[in-house]
Amino acid sequence: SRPLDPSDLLDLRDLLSDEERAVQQTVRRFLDEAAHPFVAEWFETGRFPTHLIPRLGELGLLGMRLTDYGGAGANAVSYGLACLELEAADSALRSFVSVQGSLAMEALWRYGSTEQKDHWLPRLASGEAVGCFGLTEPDHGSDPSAMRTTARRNGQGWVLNGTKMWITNGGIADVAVVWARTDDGIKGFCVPRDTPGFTTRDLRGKLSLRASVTSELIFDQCRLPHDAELPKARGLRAPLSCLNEARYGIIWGALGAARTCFETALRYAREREQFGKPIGAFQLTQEKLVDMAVELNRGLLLALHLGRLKDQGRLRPEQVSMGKLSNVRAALHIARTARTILGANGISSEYPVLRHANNLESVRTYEGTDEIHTLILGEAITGLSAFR
Ligand code: TGC
Ligand code: FAD
Repeated sequence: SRPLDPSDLLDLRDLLSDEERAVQQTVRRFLDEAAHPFVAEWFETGRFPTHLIPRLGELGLLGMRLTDYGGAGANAVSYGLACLELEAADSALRSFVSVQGSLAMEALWRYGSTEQKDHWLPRLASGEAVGCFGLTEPDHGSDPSAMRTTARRNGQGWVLNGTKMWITNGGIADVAVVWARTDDGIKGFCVPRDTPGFTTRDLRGKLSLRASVTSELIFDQCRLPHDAELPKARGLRAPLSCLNEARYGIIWGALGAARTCFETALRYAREREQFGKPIGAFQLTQEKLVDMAVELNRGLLLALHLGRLKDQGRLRPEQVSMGKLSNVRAALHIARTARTILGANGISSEYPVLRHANNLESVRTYEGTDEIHTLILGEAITGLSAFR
C-alpha cells in the first residue's frame, strides 16, 4: 500500500472521480508555476495579480459551475477542489474567483435578463471583464436588510444613491452587481464601471487579504437605464441565495490555506533541530502536528460530504453555515498553530503561515461571520430566531 499522506489521512483522494482529480491537479500545477513563487510579494506590495485573470478564465475557473454562457459546467466537488488549490496559494485568488463566479456571475445568471446575460456572462467567464458584488455598506454588514442605498425610479430609468463598503474586486471591476432599496423592496442592479455618478475608492491599510482589491463603491445620483435592474431578483432572498454558492467555495478554500500551513509546519518540524534533535520529535510538537492533521482531514471529509450533497441537489443553507463555520475555524486554528512551530520564522513573509493566518481573519468575517453562522444554526436546531 502507498505511504500515508499526512494531508489525506483518510484516503479521500480515492473517493474522487478521475475528472475531479484532474481538475485539482491542473489547478495545482498552474498555481505552482504562476502563483506560489510570487504570492508573498503580492501580499507585501498589496497588489492583486491582474495578469492572471485571463488565465483563470482559460482554465475554466470563472463561473466554473455554469453550464452555459462559457461556464465550465463543473460539478460542486470539482469547484471546491479548485477553491482549495487557489486558497492554498492565497485567499486573495480564491476570493477573486468566488466573487467573479459565485457572486457576480451567479447573480446575473439567476436573476439577470437575457440581454444582461448575453452581454456580461461570456466576458466574465473568459476573464475579459471583472465583476464585483455590492451588498455590504459602511453601517450595515451582518444585517443587509437595513441597507441604505436607494434606487428611485426616474422617468424611464433609475437613480442610485449610497455607498457600498468592503467590496472585493471593486476597483478593478468592469461591472458591479449592486443591491439597493426601492419602493418595491430590495432589488439588484447591473452597473457598468463607466456609468456617470459611479466611482470607487480602494481601501488601504489592510493587514489581511493584502493581495486582494477591496473597495468602496460610491453612487452619487448615478443614473441607470430601466433595463439595469436584474428583473428576476425580488427581495433579500436574491443576494442571500448567491451567498450560498460563495460560502460553499469557502468551505473548501479555507482548507487550502490550512494545508499549506500544516505542510510547512510539518516540514519545518522534521528539519529544525533544537536540544540536539528535530523539534518534531518533541511530544508537544507532535501533539500540535497531530491536532492540525486531525482538523485538516476532518474538514476535508466534511467538505467532500457537503459537496456530494450539493451535487445531488440536497445541500441546505444551514449545512453550508455549518461547513463555513467549522472549516474556517479549523483553518485559523491550524494556521496559528503552524506559526508557533516555526518560531521566529513564523512571523516572516519567507514562510506562508502568518500571511494565511491573517487572510483567514477576513475569511471568518466575510460571507457571514462566525457569529452569524452560529445563529443560523442556532435557529435551525432550536426553531427560535436570535435575529428578530
Ligand atoms: P431572513 O428573513 O432570514 O431572510 C430573508 C429572505 O431570504 C431568504 N434566505 C435565504 N435564501 C437563500 N439562501 C440563504 N442562505 C438564505 N437566507 C435567507 C429567506 O428565506 C427570506 O426569504 P423570503 O422569500 O421569505 O423573504 O433575513 P434576515 O434579514 O433575518 O437575515 C438573516 C441573516 C442574518 C442570516 C442574513 O442577513 C445574513 O446571512 N447575513 C450575513 C451577511 C453576509 O453574509 N454578507 C456577505 C456579503 S458578500 C461577501 O462578504 C463577499 S466576500 C467574498 C470574497 O471575497 O470571497
Ligand atoms: P458587523 O455586522 O458590524 O459585525 C461586527 C461584530 O458583531 C461581528 O463579530 C459580528 O459577528 C457581530 N454581530 C453582528 N450581529 C450580531 C448578532 N445578531 N449577534 C451576535 N453578534 C453579532 N461584502 C460584500 O458585499 N461584497 C464583497 O465583495 C465583500 N468583500 C469583503 C472583503 C473583505 C476583505 C472583507 C473583510 C469584507 C468583505 N465584505 C464584502 C463585507 C463582509 O461581508 C462584512 O464585513 C461582514 O458581513 C460583516 O459585516 P461588518 O463588517 O459590518 O460587521
